Amino acid sequence: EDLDKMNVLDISWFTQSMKAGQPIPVEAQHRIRKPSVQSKPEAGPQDNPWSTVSQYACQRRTTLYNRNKILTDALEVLAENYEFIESKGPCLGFKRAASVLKSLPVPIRSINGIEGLPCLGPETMAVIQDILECGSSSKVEEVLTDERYQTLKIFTSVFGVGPKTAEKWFRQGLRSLEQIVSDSSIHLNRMQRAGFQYYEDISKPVSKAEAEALGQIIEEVANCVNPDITITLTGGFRRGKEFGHDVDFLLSVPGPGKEDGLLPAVIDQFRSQGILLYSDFQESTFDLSKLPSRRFEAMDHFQKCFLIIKLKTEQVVGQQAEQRCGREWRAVRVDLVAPPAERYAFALLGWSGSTQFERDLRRFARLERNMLLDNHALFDKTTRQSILNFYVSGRTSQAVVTHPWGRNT
Ligand code: DCT
Ligand code: MG
Repeated sequence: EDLDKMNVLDISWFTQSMKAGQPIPVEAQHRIRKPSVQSKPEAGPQDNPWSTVSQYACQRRTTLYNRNKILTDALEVLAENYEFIESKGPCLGFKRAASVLKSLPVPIRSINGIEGLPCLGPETMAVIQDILECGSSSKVEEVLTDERYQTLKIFTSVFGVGPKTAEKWFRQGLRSLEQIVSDSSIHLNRMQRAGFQYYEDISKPVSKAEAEALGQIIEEVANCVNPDITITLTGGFRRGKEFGHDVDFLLSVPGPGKEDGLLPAVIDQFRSQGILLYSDFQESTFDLSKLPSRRFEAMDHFQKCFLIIKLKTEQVVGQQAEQRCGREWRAVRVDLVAPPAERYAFALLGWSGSTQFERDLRRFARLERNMLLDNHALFDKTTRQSILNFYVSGRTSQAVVTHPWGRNT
């Protein structure tokens, strides 16, 4: 449950088991191995405090307390700007750098203090230096005042609007959300219409109490559909975040194929209770022969739905009966995923996030373990075996199976 336990720097469990005379399990030996890439053998920890910081997010501390927020906010602005122009390389570079700084237990005070940290390229270093020396970065300020960046930021804040659509609207000379809704030549799809309709509510962060209230509602609704169902809160809230942009849940039923038809039935229940404001159901496209996927960003193939649910104020613990424009409810974005029972472990791992953690977990598996990991499976390229977890009655057991597609991977 504790993602921090995956941290390679935290070896207290290791020293404890040594004292207790316990053998070190094989996977633990992997965990204490120093990262093979970007570590500098000539510089020991005594010379450089950061020489043990891994280039992989999945081997770093995943704390929620960011001591370098000024720097990481700046780097994330640059990453977002590159995302808007669909320049993946630099975008990822700045995101990686921000992720490294977020993992540090201390605030960075001088440029010399970060020598030896992985993933900080010359552009990143220049931005950090500017901020440390002048309080701001001209490169970042330039982006923040750029009309294109400002406009795309506003447009992409609408549910259902990605960088491509935002760019198209910008090129048409549109600059505000008011202009979009009043322009009769613009065709909005169903998702975007819902995005505009509930814009104010779904732009507002969802609190942990609201996420828990939704968990209760979904639990009750799903239990009507199938009493064997397990609901797991995932995404940012599973990582302990206090706020999120949506609430993500995994729904699981023991037994092969038992998840079939699950989400449409749950959606129907929401509808009959009058709390369904929007739903986009995606049928499962899970096909064993196409696994594992080599694309990091590829959405998984599980049955899922993207919803907007009406959450009544009275259902949220500790929330005052505050009036929102004369109503006592708010709209919340909810994602539900229903993987087959035997894929539950991988789905849970993949949906726990963060995105950077997941990306690096897959990269680590591929480059350091010769394995392929995605939301469906872990495949060992050396032994050509797939590792499957069977989740039955709240217990997880593991089995290794030789996979037919081993030859082609
Ligand atoms: N995810 C991923 N790769 C992506 C998108 C998502 O691995 N390209 C995973 C990581 C998090 C999880 O899915 C849920 O996604 P979000 O809800 O977008 O992220 P979150 O961490 O829950 O953030 P927020 O708190 O803002 O909802
Ligand atoms: Mg989320």
